[in-house]
Amino acid sequence: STERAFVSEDIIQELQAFNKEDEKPKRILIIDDDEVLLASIYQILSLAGFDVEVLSDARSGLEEMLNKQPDCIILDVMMPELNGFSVMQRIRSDAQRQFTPVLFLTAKSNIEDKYKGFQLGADEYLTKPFQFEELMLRIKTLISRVEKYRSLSMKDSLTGLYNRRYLIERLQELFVAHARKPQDIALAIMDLDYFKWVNDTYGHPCGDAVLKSFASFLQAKLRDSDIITRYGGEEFIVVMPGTTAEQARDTLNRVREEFGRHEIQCEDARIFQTFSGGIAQLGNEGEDIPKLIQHADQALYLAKFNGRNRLCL
Ligand code: GH3
Ligand code: MG
Ligand code: MG
Ligand code: MG
Repeated sequence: STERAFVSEDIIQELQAFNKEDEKPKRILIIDDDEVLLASIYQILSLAGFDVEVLSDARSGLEEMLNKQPDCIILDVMMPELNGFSVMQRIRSDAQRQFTPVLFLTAKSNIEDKYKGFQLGADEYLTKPFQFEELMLRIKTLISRVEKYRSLSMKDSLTGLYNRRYLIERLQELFVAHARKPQDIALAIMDLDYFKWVNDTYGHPCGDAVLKSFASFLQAKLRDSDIITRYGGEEFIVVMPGTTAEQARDTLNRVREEFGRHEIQCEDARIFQTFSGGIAQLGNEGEDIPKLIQHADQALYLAKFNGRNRLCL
């Protein structure tokens, strides 16, 4: 093959910067039976800062490699034991890996094979011989795009807060970590008081302004480690790792008092908004996510029932 082991310094630097954008570099899995090619791809992608995993025999170790959650998979077609199309099918059969970028890298250049690759869900189809520059630039584009969509799908467009999907993902991670090493984790549900009245009185755009103002207030007053989310219409959930329910209540009571004095301007109106909240603590109450949220919701009901503008455990 005529692959060049030399890659332009600019492109290497661009990819190194790309891999430093987050705490962890992007992880690439390469599945190919050609050990010589594997070695050179490994070398160059590692140089570009990627975290590279190689697999020369897809029969063994495929599941283990997929479980390491690669950000992109480079896949050969012709392999003696298990061909790349079967591996492709296996990858896409997992709902979790629907959006993992997969790039075929193969000597099979006829249109029937390309067609088959794309039908099975490939994102790219490069033929050997290829240029390392092109391979790396395509990987970068594929990973960036998935990351962009992923972050969009986790955020609420009105307030810019994370949404319910993000909350559930983070809670799952926290539950797993908690099982290994227990820590206090408080969860609070907050619901704006008589918010329907705000909409009816000042109009929906002013209701939106109140929601945005509340979101910014929470972001300004809570810790970076707190997970602040818009759970639904005018309901917000905050998860506070390393915090007991009592500590969360104290913190949120300060937020509640300050926010109650905070004037929100909208058109000619000056609006004051209160909220109620219910707080639960992982471990004490609720061994799973729905139970934990349910406990906080019951406490919220109590806060509403007892007159609103208050927090209950
Ligand atoms: P309570 O104190 O019992 O919570 O009373 P409430 O009026 O806040 O409760 P209710 O659930 O009756 O009303 C919630 C309102 O929130 C109704 C809905 O139209 C409004 N809402 C939900 N999402 C949005 C939004 O994105 N923008 C605006 N402006 N209003 C919203
Ligand atoms: Mg091969
Ligand atoms: Mg509500
Ligand atoms: Mg409400």
